[in-house]
Amino acid sequence: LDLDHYYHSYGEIMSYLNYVQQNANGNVNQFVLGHSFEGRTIPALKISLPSRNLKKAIIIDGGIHAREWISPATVIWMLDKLVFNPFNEPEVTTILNHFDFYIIPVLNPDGYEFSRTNDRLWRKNRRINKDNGAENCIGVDLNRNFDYQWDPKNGGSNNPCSILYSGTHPNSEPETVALANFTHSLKGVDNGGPVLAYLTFHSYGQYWLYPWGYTTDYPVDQPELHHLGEITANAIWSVHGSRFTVGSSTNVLYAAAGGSDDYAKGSAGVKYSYTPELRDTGKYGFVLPENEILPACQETWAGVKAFAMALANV
Ligand code: 0X9
Ligand code: ZN
Repeated sequence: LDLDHYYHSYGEIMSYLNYVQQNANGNVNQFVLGHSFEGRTIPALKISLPSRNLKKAIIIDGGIHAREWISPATVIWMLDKLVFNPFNEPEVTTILNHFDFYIIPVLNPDGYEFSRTNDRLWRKNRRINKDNGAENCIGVDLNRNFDYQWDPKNGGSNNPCSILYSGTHPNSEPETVALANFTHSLKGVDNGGPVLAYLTFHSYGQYWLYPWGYTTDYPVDQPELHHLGEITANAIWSVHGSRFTVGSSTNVLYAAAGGSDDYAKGSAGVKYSYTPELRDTGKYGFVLPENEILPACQETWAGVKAFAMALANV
């Protein structure tokens, strides 16, 4: 699979994940996170080097929003580098000695496929909104559906026809439940839980966002979140000169309640929760051309490496 130059179908991604599992010397375990509304498998991979001490975990997901194709593309590209280390980067070994990774490349496979075959700018999942008598309006915005400060009137919508539809209630969507239950299941009792970081990749705008997304208030540890965000943004900049803005979602973008980032931090106890918004800043927007996949992946990978290295020294 050419990860550098092409966006791939859900089917191609599934077979690539099988390939990774089979060629990773036992350090990769594939599992089913859950199933989508239309019944597709939501795949997940755990990358874990054998070790006697319990490692903290980093969860990475992509493809919550269907049309943001650079997100799954980048997550898969980074997965490949973490597992096979094709450039022999010493940081990869260091990072894997400190952390287990849980990678979910396509959380919304139904929406992703629909955006490939029917409507390039589809954003939501593919729920048939029968409960609200709106059978003609399809889909819930998964990033408004998480069960922390859920509020359709705060950056979401009660209208099933809206692109920002929050759902009838929090966790109404199988994709939301799959991610939320998994993240919550890793929550520990001591020092904030074994999941140290959560990165949910979106596009576009070139931001490295941290909570909260539901209020202009900052979390108490905002200075730490900001500091690590700046380390990441500097590393990104050093590759191709792309500028990423670091800040809290509500303050640098807009208020939007029910996001997975707020859920991870607010409910599942994940300290370092971020929503990176990848390339670009609006020239192509969601329809980022394939010749920008490689540079986008390269810079994002530099950011994630710097982020994980900094976390390993915390
Ligand atoms: O609106 C969103 O869900 C994200 N932007 S996007 O253009 N990819 O749709 C930003 C989400 C930031 N986090 C929260 N508001 N919780
Ligand atoms: Zn998005």
